[in-house]
Amino acid sequence: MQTTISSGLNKVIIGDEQPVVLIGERINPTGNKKLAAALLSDDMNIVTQEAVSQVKNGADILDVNAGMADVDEIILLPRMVKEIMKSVNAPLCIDSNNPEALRAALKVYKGKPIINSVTGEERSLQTVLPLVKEYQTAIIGLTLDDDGIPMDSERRIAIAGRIINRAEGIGIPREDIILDCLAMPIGSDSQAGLVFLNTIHAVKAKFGVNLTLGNSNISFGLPDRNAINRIFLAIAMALGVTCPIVDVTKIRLAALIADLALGHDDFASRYINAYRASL
Ligand code: THG
Repeated sequence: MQTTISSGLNKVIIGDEQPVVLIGERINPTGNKKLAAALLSDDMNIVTQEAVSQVKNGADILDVNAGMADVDEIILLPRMVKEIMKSVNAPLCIDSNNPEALRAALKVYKGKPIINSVTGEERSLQTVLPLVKEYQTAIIGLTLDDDGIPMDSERRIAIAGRIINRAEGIGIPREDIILDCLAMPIGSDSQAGLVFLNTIHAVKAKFGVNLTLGNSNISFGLPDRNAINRIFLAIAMALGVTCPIVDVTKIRLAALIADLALGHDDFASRYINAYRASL
């Protein structure tokens, strides 16, 4: 299954037969204190810097999140989107749980973005899916619902199925649905990694959809987070993750090596080029 994402000038194809597509995570005030401080003082320079540096380090798509206390996402998110479109050609993954902020960002975006995200919660399904349909975007579906995040794969798989049904029911093609089976910190629950991995394996087999992963979530609170993130990413890619959200400045080489191991890098040329560029 292939999902095509675009900016005004660039097209990215996500699929099982393709090299992994890396979504850069760093434009997110919750996970980037410097950015949070800059945004509060109305300074957009760091947004540009983070966009340029992530693309230089191999990001194919950029996640953009404006969610923080004391700011109006409906104003800030489209401003950030415009700022990023001026500085790089990478397509965007627009990250908000506020449908009005998503709409405001979609109004200024050029191309076909990913909306991050819809959940199995009734309110989310009813407000976000119509936007996906209207603007013909791709969508990330999170496997949680009105009862919260299930800690067993069976219920996560059931929610994945429900999100797909509801989306297809209003004419959103399955190709445009990307599932996120929710990687939670393994430092606070030793089974969180395994539940995620079992779920993606089953969701891929059952529905064939593209899969994302919030790679850095897994290592919260543990030492040497980058090492954990790299290994977890490789396992997740082996089980079907095709477009993880990552700190590309830290894990790109691991992603290339995993691609090489999975037969996605003919003549090892992408790996060799990246290695040479790193010398
Ligand atoms: N799934 C989907 N979207 C997501 C997530 C997900 N979006 C947000 C998040 N999870 C993924 N993004 C991040 C971004 C940063 C971090 C974790 C996840 C992070 N940052 C360091 C920290 O907070 O300690 C950075 C420190 C810094 O540079 O300031 O861990 O799961 N669909």
